[in-house]
Amino acid sequence: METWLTQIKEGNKRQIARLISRMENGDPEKEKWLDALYPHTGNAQLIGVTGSPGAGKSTLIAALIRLLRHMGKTVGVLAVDPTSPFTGGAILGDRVRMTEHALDEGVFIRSMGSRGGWGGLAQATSEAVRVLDAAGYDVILIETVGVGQAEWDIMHLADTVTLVLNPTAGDVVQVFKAGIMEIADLFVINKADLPGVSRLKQEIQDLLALSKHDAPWHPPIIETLATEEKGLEDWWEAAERHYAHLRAHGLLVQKRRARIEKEVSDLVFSAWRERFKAKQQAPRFRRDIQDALDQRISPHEVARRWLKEELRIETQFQADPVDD
Ligand SMILES: Nc1nc2c(ncn2[C@@H]2O[C@H](COP(=O)(O)OP(=O)(O)OP(=O)(O)O)[C@@H](O)[C@H]2O)c(=O)[nH]1
Ligand SMILES: [Mg+2]
Repeated sequence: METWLTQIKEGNKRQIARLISRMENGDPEKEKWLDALYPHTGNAQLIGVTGSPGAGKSTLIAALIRLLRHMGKTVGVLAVDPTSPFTGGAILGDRVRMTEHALDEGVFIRSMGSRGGWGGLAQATSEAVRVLDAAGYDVILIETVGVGQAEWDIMHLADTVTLVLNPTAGDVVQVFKAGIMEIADLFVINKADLPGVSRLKQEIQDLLALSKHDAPWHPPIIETLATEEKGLEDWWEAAERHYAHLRAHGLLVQKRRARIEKEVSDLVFSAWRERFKAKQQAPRFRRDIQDALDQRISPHEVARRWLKEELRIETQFQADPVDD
């Protein structure tokens, strides 16, 4: 085994951090590393944690880490913040409760910023997950602020998705509209010390009744008070129960298959898009666009021409007259 891979498998934090950075930066060798890592992955339990800004996701994660460490489990954390151009642990690292864990050999914490590069943030996060998985972390937690497409994609990397809500926020309808309710396996009502818990619980139940009526898994609703580390055992117990449910029904394999399929098609599509973007600079492409603008040919004809000649895709189109 190559030295770098041995170091990753030994959980060498410096090597892990370096490898993730180099992948994030689109190092030309990254394909080689990912291929070599892949046989060593598939053992970690992946838990997504999403919810509105300030819902208490990081506080919950920090408290869960402590619980998991007591249980002897090692933990990797990826905090994804697409709005931040900075990476390298700034988001979580400056928080006292997280720095406590940063010195622990069994914990690795990392922020992922908008640098996603080729393939985007979801792809970069997926690669970072692979590194942590190969490094042997038992549980990998992925934190995102639940809004856009990137976060949606990132949550699909997780085996279990936790949606964190607050009694005061009134954002249930918002997350419902964004479709986040649909991918949540567990609901955590954090800040349970604040008023409105039972109302929120009812709202969630009502919306669940609308959206997941005949699903085999009924997402539990857990109450937590992250700042006082209350309710963490309930959260973990529910996550374990969901994981067991996935395994018992063959759903874990099904999820992983879907994830691989999506990853492969995303990789192919983005490479294709890049290739076509490069072609769009060609004078001939500019001329075709001008011809379409002047109505000498239709945009569809231009597309067919480029599909066929440049991307080698034959369309079904037959050039017969319309009134034939
Ligand atoms: N009252 C109360 N406050 C809490 C609780 N959990 C977290 N907070 C506070 O809520 C604020 C936000 O907590 P974070 O853990 O940073 O929230 P977050 O969801 O990670 O925030 P972003 O990453 O910025 O989206 C902090 O001031 C926490 O101390 C709780 O259970 N009760
Ligand atoms: Mg946070």
